[in-house]
Amino acid sequence: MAMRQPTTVYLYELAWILPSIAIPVGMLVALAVTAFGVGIHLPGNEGRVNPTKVVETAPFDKPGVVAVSPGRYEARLVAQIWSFTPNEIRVPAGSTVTFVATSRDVVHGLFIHGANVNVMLIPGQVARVTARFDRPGEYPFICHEYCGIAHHAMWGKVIVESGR
Ligand SMILES: [Cu+2]
Repeated sequence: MAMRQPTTVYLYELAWILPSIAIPVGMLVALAVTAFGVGIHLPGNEGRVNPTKVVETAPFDKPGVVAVSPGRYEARLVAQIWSFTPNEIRVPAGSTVTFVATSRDVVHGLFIHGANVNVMLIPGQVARVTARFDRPGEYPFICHEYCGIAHHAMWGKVIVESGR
């Protein structure tokens, strides 16, 4: 009879020990799945440019939209205080657009309203993010990292045109 007391305490402790093991194990599994399964990685060396030579460095020496394959485009964007080059991107509806962007000066951001694009633009680091535009219309984009006195004026738009 005297032996029952410790058993209840151990079971109560076990109820906390098991989740405290299961939670970190679950996080490691999620980390492994996103890294090796989904392929989400930290930006590597290949995504770097010299921030003082952005305008001379490909592909940022020719900012704009290029067709990569049917229905696929690459939009090369340069952010600087306080504008985007270019500030207007035109693609046909149904396009998949990869935004390749960087900053020439300070930290900026690229947020496209109505699209799944929300990325920081760090000087010297190339950001690469892909979105699909099915519905025709205008998708405004803004700088969403405060970058100085005219930060609020730093915007542009993706124009998705109907009919190819
Ligand atoms: Cu900004």
